[in-house]
Amino acid sequence: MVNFAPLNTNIKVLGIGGAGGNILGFLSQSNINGLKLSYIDSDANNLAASTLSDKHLIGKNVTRGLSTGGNPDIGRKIAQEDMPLLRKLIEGVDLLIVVVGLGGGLSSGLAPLLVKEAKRQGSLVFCFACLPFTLEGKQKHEAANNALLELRVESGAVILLPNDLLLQELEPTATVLEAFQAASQWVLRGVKALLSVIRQTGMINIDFATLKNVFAEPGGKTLYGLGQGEGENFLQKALDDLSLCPMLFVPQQTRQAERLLVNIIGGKNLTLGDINKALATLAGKFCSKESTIIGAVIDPNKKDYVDICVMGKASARAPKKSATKGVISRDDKKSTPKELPVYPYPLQQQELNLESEVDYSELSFLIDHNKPENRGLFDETEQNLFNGEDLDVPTYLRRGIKIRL
Ligand SMILES: Nc1nc2c(ncn2[C@@H]2O[C@H](COP(=O)(O)OP(=O)(O)OP(=O)(O)O)[C@@H](O)[C@H]2O)c(=O)[nH]1
Ligand SMILES: [Mg+2]
Repeated sequence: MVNFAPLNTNIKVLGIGGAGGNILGFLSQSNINGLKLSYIDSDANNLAASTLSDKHLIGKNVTRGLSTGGNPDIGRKIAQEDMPLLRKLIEGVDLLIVVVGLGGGLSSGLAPLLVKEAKRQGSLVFCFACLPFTLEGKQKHEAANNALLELRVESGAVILLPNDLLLQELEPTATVLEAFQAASQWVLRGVKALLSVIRQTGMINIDFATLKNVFAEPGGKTLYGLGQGEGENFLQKALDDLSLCPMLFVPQQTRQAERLLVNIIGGKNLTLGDINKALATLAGKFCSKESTIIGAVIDPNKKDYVDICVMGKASARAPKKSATKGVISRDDKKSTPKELPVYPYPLQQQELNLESEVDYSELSFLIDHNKPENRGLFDETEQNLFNGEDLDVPTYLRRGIKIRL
């Protein structure tokens, strides 16, 4: 039986600015039981076009119903002026899920101040942050990068959705709107996964307290991946799907969490062996400390089906300058899955120390606009040209192919 725990955790999704409003509009169509959606914007036209019921015009005295024109300073000013309203919107919220498009002036300026306030009042904050397309230019990227650095300091988790990567997932003829749609779908899946971690009770339980424990300490990068498999070889399909999840798109050295939280929703024929295999693979790939918290729920209405969500905080002790810094590589040979036991809940309660060695070069994988191409580790060496292509640039960047993380 899939049981839903009582809704004793107050959860709110807050969309900020144009991207936040669009994505929340998409979320609202799936009528997720008991989920509160609020949308704030300084752009009166965006608000008027939105079908969301809980929407608020902010910055009336600053922009008079217009956008910030891409200026994060104006976004910050709006946050300061409208802090009483913002405080009201997040009051008493246990889990605040912020949805933003970084690079926009409102989101980049306001979101870090809002998240700081939420943290101060005791909320756990998860941010789903879309990153601008490379072609949107240096200024947007700088604004996004700066905001991201600030957001990381204050949030429990920041999950990135680079718009470039989402476009890459689609057909070459895909439009920007289709990439936006893909981002919305990922946020929907991400939010649903988070809710199922907190609300569903099953064979092995994870609850909000566990989630808070893993993510309470702000700072550091977030590991977040989703995978789904159905039919024949459903488990392998889900693991393959997970390794293509764009939300896992973080530099190699940060794909090692000290504590890994794995939530599995399976059909009625999911076996303990399946769970064990999934855990062993994921722990081998993503966990530096063999410290895995597992939640498992059986959905009796499904068969040959599994939905896996993996999340964690990057290891503070990850090497700062690994051989793969700045370069997205395929599966690391050294991290071959090892057989690990299924750990009972609750597991080792280690304190995470994320202050000291965290590498904040969040967008190191994005194009550096000062250079012809981002060459990662090979920045200091001569270009290795073949048929006009720099072979030191990851193939996925040169050819636009999907990467398996
Ligand atoms: N995935 C996704 N990204 C979007 C969407 N709309 C905009 N973006 C991205 O988000 C970035 C920020 O845009 P907005 O959200 O419109 O900016 P804002 O926060 O409203 O700030 P200003 O309009 O500058 O005041 C853009 O540069 C786009 O890359 C959307 O609907 N979906
Ligand atoms: Mg806007």
